[in-house]
Amino acid sequence: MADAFDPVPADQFTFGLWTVGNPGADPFGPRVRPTIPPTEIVAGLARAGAYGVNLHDNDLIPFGASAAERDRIVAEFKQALSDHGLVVPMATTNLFSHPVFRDGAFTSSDPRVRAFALRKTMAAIETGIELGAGINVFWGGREGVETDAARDCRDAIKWYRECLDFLCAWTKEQGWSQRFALEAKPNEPRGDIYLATTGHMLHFIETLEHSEMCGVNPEVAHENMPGLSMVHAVAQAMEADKLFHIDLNAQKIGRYDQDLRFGSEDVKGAFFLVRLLEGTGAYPGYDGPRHFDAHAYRTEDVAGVWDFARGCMRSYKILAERARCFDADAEVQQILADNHADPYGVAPLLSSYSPAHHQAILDLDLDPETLSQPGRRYERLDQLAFEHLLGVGV
Ligand code: GCO
Ligand code: MN
Ligand code: MN
Repeated sequence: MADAFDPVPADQFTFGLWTVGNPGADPFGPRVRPTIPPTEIVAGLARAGAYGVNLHDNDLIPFGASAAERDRIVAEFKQALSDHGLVVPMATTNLFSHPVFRDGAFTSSDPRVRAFALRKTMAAIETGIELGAGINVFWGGREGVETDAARDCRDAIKWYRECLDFLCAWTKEQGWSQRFALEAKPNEPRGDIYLATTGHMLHFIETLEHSEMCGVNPEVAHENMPGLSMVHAVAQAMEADKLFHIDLNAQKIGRYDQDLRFGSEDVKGAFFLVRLLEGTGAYPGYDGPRHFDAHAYRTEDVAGVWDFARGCMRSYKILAERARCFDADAEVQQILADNHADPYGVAPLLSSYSPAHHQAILDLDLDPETLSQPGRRYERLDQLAFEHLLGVGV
């Protein structure tokens, strides 16, 4: 039965072809589900209430397809998109499956492999543009090592930068206004992947020639695998105006990359993430597509895949609703206001250096004993978050 949490295109939910299309193979066993043709995925996502579909070049066009075959596949896919009213906001390049990339793509020690990776990426960007994608994600799955004897990490970073600078310059020369979103991951499939976290990426971006074109694509699972906070990674990206795209899913800390249904683990983390994206707290939210990079449990058949997809979207909307209630709660607002209060007008003195500010700070009556006294009431605040999250007293 339909309710307020049923997704509609205005929610801007997107899925990758590779997510709902995941056939359930893992390193220990083969696929358990049939291939769903891309045009059927489009139809299924439209039925489920999604807004768009994203893809790697090879999710749609097989590696090595002839130009004629490619054109036919792309035309058929475009037809399905227009038949079902779905858009393609993001396109990406598979630089990890083919054995040519077994020691990296943009960071391969072999310049011919790097050239091949560039060529493949340019073709993928062109396909994306043909499908209307304004964002290109770069996930360097094979950009790493098992042994640091292989190369100096500084060379890898330099080659990565050269490739991105090349692609930015080429894209600009074509007159396209693309946005590149770089996705970090600490490991898997490589022992160590370069630029392991969103924080690493944010710094790397500032070293690029066209840094204004580049932002990040943080993923819940990738920040949580090493036990980092996705909320802090996303907030830092938002503060820097660099949240260009997002990969929503769920993950238990310390495991392999699980790519679970959004909200299915660390519900409180998901709650604070959605609160951030929806902007129900302190700052404006994120206005880009809400993309799910997750897949159904291997236990599921195709019907279970659609349960999974609907679950991701409904959980997001339920969390958004809970976040709105939390931020509208007078007690929550009071605790936050009390903690942020500035009755002595101190904050402006800290906002910039000047000799007058310096002197005013020295003149302040700041007694550490007095300042240590008030409890912050975060126990109560967090309990309120928990109760709103579970719908108690609503
Ligand atoms: C992974 C990654 C990928 C990327 C995708 C888009 O760990 O496998 O998250 O799913 O997001 O390749 O570039
Ligand atoms: Mn992942
Ligand atoms: Mn991802």
